[in-house]
Amino acid sequence: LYQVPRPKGYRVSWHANPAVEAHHFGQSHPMKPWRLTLTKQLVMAYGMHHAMDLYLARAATYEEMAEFHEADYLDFLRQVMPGDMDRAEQSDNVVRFNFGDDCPIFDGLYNYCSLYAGGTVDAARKLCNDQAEIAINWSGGLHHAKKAEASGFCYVNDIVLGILQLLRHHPRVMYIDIDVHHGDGVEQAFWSTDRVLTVSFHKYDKDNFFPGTGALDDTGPTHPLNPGAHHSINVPLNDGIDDNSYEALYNEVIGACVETYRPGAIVLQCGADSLGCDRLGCFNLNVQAHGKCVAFTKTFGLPLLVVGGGGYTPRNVSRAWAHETSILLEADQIIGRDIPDSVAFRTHFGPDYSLFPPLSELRKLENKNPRSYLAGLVESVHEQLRYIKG
Ligand code: ZLM
Ligand code: CA
Ligand code: ZN
Repeated sequence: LYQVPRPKGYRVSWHANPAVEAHHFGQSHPMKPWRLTLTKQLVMAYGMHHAMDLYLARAATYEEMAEFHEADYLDFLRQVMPGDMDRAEQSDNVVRFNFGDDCPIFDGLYNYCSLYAGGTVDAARKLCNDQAEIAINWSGGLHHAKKAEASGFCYVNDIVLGILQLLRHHPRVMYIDIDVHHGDGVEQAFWSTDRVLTVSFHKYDKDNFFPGTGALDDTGPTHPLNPGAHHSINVPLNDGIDDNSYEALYNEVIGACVETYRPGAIVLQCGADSLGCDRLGCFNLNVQAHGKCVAFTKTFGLPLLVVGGGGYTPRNVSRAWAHETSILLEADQIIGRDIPDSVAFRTHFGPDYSLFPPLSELRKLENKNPRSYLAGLVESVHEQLRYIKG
């Protein structure tokens, strides 16, 4: 019934490994890898798999992950077992590497991490080898992981690994992060270089929202000898931002950044916890508005690496990422808005059975981002861009 044609003039590659989806963070942990199963079911029911090159992601090797992560940390990650959380001889490392409720030690943890990281490294290499213009890994986007520390449901920073690959071919790479949380791990990894410009939009409340960094004036260490000074752009937001405000803000900020910095490639983290009705998020975006960020980013015609990230209401995460896949294929008009009859787990998408439920109306949220506040953010980004040359 549905078969999406290949887009004209460019290639899209899809990187995934179904083994990722089988991992469990534990009872009632908000991160649910099976949201990826739901996403893939939608993508296939719409026939979008015919329009892309599909690759089974391989596991990133230890050496590939060691391009960013410390050996001590990877060694620990490789050998821990469920139960080590309570084992005395492991407790120093559990604390040192920040394992706990947010970052539990579950069955197959190393396998899970190396597979999602392998997908992003593969995707970046496809772009570098001119085998694709757009590469997608919805299982990646785990932006909080540090060199030697797990953080916020993230263990291996696949985004950093992907950007390191792109830097082999491109003098400048721009990173954009629309997850509701601050992309602190990626920002920190490239703090001392002017070859990566990071831009994160996020809820910011220093003491009450994770990770508590990403204030407007956190622009990278401003030591006069640090080439990376000013190359972290942060767009801190309050609860309830709506479609129109976010879209206008995104287009102004990203438009100005691309124009000034002139990157050779873009990495876009599409965390879906910025949607309305997210279990952890506090923004009020509908699926269409989230998708417009992807559509706008695509208009620059630059090599584009697209990854997932947060997103804690699986039915909406899968709607957003399926819709965004269709945008990347220029097929959003073709597939329409109805959830196909053939989709597995169709009951998850009731009662409306639409890709675009009225998320912004389902949970009443006041927009605590007045126009004057948003105008100030844009003004401040323009000021910061005066320090940056492409
Ligand atoms: N406690 N279980 C976003 C990462 C957000 C830090 C407060 C842990 C949770 C959360 C875990 C079942 C991305 C914090 C939270 C409870 C210290 C966060 C396990 C509920 C549960 O029910 C839960 C036992 C858990 C964790 C809620 N954690 C909500 N928010 C954040 C991390 C990751 O979307 O950006 C990218 C993938 N952590 O607020 C605490 C301060 C630990
Ligand atoms: Ca963000
Ligand atoms: Zn998040």
